[in-house]
Amino acid sequence: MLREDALKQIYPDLEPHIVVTIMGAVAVELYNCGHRPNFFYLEHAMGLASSMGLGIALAKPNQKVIVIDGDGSVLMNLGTFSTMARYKPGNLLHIVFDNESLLSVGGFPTATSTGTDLAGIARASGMPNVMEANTPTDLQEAVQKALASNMLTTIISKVEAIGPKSFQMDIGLLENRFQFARALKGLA
Ligand SMILES: Cc1ncc(C[n+]2csc(CCOP(=O)(O)OP(=O)(O)O)c2C)c(N)n1
Repeated sequence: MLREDALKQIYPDLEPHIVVTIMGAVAVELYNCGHRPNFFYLEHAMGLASSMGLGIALAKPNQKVIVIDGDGSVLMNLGTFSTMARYKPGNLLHIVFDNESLLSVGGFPTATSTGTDLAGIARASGMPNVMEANTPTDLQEAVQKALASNMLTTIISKVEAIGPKSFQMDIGLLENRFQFARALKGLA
């Protein structure tokens, strides 16, 4: 599956919620689906989108928070599964697009290309609900189920290592930061 197609399919389910993505290709792909003030593209801090999402989910228990992660990023912070599982916020959904690659910096293979099983790591870390979805329709079904369940969930989705043609985004890092902070302040 192409991550771009997967994002287009789940965009209507993401749109009203707080969304934090990792940097690079997936941020551009979500941005191209339609930017919202409640979307934050976490630049540079590889591995920490789920940590940021966890903090927001705990601080805003009335809101749904969706983190969009990558295999390379999550492999840099595997302790995130244990930490999320320790606090178990039911309003947090963690989606990992696993393209077995550091696509945004040239496509070097990651350890998932040689057998590391992120869903297995998430389960063994105590994550209460781990799903795998490898088609846009299955992903949308998993996202909708997770959002309705009010149970901390990780969804691992295998995608092709193909990114956007251009990495151009017409929103600067600081503008995104301040706009997102204002959007969060306006939410109960
Ligand atoms: C700590 C750290 N190391 C390296 C980088 C450079 N870097 C930016 S994006 C990226 C690859 C991210 O890989 P992945 O999470 O799998 O997402 P993909 O690019 O494949 O969509 C790297 C290595 C960084 N931003 N931070």
